[in-house]
Amino acid sequence: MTILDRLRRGLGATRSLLAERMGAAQWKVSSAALEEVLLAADVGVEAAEALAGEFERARSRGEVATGQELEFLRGFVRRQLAAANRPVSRGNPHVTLVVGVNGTGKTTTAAKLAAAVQARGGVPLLVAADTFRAAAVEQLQTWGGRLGVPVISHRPGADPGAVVFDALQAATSRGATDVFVDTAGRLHTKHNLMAELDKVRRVCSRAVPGSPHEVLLVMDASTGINGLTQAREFRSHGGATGVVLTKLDGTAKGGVVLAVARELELPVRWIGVGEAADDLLPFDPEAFTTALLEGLA
Ligand SMILES: Nc1nc2c(ncn2[C@@H]2O[C@H](COP(=O)(O)OP(=O)(O)O)[C@@H](O)[C@H]2O)c(=O)[nH]1
Ligand SMILES: [Mg+2]
Repeated sequence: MTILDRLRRGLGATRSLLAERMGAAQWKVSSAALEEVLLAADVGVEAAEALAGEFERARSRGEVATGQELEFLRGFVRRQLAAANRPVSRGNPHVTLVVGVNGTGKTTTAAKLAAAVQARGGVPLLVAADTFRAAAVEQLQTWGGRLGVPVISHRPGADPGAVVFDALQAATSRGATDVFVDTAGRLHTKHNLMAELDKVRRVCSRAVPGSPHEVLLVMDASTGINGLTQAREFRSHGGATGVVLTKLDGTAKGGVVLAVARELELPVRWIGVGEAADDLLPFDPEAFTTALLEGLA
């Protein structure tokens, strides 16, 4: 199956919702109807208003030919998603922190990211910096065992900073190309835990200057735009540089990708479309837009 096919399947629920709502064709002549469709897919008020407004203006200027409405929509979505994208400079080793609230898919995503590095011939290392729960360390070790990726861990309750420091030393001596640090789930409102994240970042920069190269905020897509408030905190206080949107496979709220790009101004880097190791797809604005909107109306 091609990436596009997998994307289409992963976005199935969102596509169905859009197909149903857009089938009525009201949206082609009424910006209010278009806004309603977009809000139903959790695009967020800001992006929905902007898109509907732009559509209305373009239509009144005669720039949207009959039959070209969907094409206009696709162009807008593609531009919005591409605008938030920016290149990441690679480190050696490339250090990525995986952060977010509980249960969004951080541990699974860290493992999937390691699998992706393996698949392209790199040497990944996983770090169990969620020392808060014994089960979290075991979960990552299970993934490591399954993938054949080493996992650096300390005993439960250990200082996450110490685990990360050890891991980065190990990464250098083992010639790891990519290090993925799984962190404990934390609420953005818990200041001591956000401070702990700060400390982990400082430890990284001491052990590998310039790191962490990426701080990926893992968001559960089924939470939709309700996840934006926490995301803002992780951006301003947790140093998030990009987003992984998980569980897109189980939700019709795939439009949240647009809200992330527009309201958070954070690039979506990866999307999760299932629980298996290869159910993580690199985010590409062009492919995503095609998979979401192609052939809908
Ligand atoms: N369907 C689906 N399930 C996912 C995805 N990512 C993670 N999960 C599941 O979500 C649950 C929580 O994941 P976990 O990695 O433990 O979350 P954490 O608490 O943030 O570390 C697990 O059952 C995962 O298998 C995804 O993209 N799609
Ligand atoms: Mg976890």
